[in-house]
Amino acid sequence: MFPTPKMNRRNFLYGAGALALGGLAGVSQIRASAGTPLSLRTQKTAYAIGERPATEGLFSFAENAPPPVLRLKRNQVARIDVTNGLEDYTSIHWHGLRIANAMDGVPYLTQFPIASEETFSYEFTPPDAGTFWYHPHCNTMEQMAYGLTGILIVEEEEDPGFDADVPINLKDFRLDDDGSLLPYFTARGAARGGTLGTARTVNWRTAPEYEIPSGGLVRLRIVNTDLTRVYKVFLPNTEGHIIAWNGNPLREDIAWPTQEAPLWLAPGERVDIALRAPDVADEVIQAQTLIARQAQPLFSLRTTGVSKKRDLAELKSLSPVEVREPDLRTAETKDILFGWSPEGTGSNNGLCGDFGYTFWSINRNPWPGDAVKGSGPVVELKQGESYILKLTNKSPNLHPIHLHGLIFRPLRSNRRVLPSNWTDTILLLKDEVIEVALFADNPGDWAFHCHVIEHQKSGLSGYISVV
Ligand SMILES: [Cu+2]
Repeated sequence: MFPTPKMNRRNFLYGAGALALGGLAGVSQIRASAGTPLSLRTQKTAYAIGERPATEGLFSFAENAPPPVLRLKRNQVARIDVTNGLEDYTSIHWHGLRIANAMDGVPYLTQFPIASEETFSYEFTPPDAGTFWYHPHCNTMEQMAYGLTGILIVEEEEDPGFDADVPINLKDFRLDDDGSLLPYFTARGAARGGTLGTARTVNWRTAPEYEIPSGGLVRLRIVNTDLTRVYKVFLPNTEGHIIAWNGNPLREDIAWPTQEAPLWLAPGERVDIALRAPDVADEVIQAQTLIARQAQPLFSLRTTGVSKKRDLAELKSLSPVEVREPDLRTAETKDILFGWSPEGTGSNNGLCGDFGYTFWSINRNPWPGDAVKGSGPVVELKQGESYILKLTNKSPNLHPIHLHGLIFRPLRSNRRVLPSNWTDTILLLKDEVIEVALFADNPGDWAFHCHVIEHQKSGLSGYISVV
């Protein structure tokens, strides 16, 4: 039986003792540990996106501000009490963290949904340092669309030596010019590539500028928390390199992105970049993305102060992920197909919302719904064994496939050369087949779904059991 939420009628933003770390231009950063539990409250928020009047009816974990950046320490127990200040049910998932199944935040699979004004205490020990994020997994479409997506940083035990750390939360909102909310999904989008937002934001702002120390070493943590958009990121005329992908330090190098070959960052994905800032003050580095093949600004970094005269070679390298290497000689291969389904009437998600449509399937089964008992796993894996998952996209649309609780690494693709770096999310291109390897070390029922949320909520969802 999974843990159930408790009633709690206290109204607060952060728990006593939670450390406010100061802002990054409007985004607070707070630290949690077992000694200083953190309290998050889902709540309605008004916020002006871009030049529009304030939008009423957005959701956040902070009062009239974007969700805070959470900071945890690797291998230290953290407790986060989530109180649901919304009318509808919720649950919170910690994307990319390899923690105990009961703390994974998936409704019906790992916990009962959190009712209005109830509190659920999440307690876990993050085993990996890196860049992760958090978001609801119940009424996911509406709650993420309206703003409930935040960055979660697990700090290294030994500081790598950066002068600045800049979390970047990429997310679109679907707003009209007057700031009013547009429908958060469309059946047309759900059946195809997904519905794009109309207001592109970085930390809920339009093309913000952040100050960085001249000549300093800067860690950029770019997180795509959007429901649909694949960003194609590059930083022209900048000295730097990629140090981690989807939370994990690299096993194999990823080429520095350019306008011709930008870094594709799909929904759910993250990249950590080490930059060396120019020596002169008031120099500007601009991060850009391609939209319809045109370069568009994402955010800028402006140098300030006297040069710190740092060198990228001074950074301590990140310690490799502690995960057992899969044994490819004994690994059993499991075939998993992602494709359309005959259009159906939707799924039974119980208290967690559904569209009333089914368009997608895994292994030809559209997900019957979070609340359907006995629907069975996509595949069952034995704890302590190695596996190859052969992921086949039988559709022309892009699907960033996310597995909870475990990490895997790509072995090969029929379409491109993929560096074999550990990840929790992998983007499947049109008609692509990617084989990934994993060692099944974390027992439980682990959600396994597309991170284009309209696909997830119209059938492209399931779970993998490790028993
Ligand atoms: Cu998809």
